[in-house]
Amino acid sequence: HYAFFPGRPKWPASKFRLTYAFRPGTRATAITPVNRAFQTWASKTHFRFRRITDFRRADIKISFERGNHGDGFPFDGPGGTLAHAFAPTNGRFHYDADERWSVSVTPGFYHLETVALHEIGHLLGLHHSSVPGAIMYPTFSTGQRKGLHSDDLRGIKALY
Ligand code: TQI
Ligand code: CA
Ligand code: ZN
Ligand code: ZN
Repeated sequence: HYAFFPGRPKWPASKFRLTYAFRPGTRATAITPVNRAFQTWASKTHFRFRRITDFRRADIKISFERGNHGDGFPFDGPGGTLAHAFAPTNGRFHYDADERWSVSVTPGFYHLETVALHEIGHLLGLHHSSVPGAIMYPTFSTGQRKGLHSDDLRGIKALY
């Protein structure tokens, strides 16, 4: 089932309203699917997410990056790593700009919204799950869409 990062890092109880921002210049088409993923998490947990424009002030900072981009976890071009996000309360969420991304489910492309659901799980403190239907299960392919699973929600309830 669900798992947490070593030491169970989490957002403090006072911080259930989190802000997020896209790095200036992020392509507009990426914003709607990420917004939807935040709303999905908000509708099923005690967290609330609000998008702001000030990238530096946001709790969660979203950007498309390629190769070595300064956080010690370089992306690897097409294939391999698709995206990464860090444990609480770091807040960084990066997509690999060298992958093929789609807004709708499309063969050969990774679904932006599904990957956002997974990475937001990491941002909130979930590690990987052993339940195949869970969004935190560590297997995902192009042309695939997934939603939140009761295991993911049980994980958040157990952590907070
Ligand atoms: N990226 C890994 C992942 O998100 C890297 C990673 C980031 C990670 N934070 C982590 C790994 C914390 C462990 C713990 O899991 S990935 C999936 C999956 C990736 C993988 O590119 O391999 C998804 C990105 F696991 F579901 F297949 C998105 Cl949905
Ligand atoms: Ca890659
Ligand atoms: Zn990064
Ligand atoms: Zn993961």
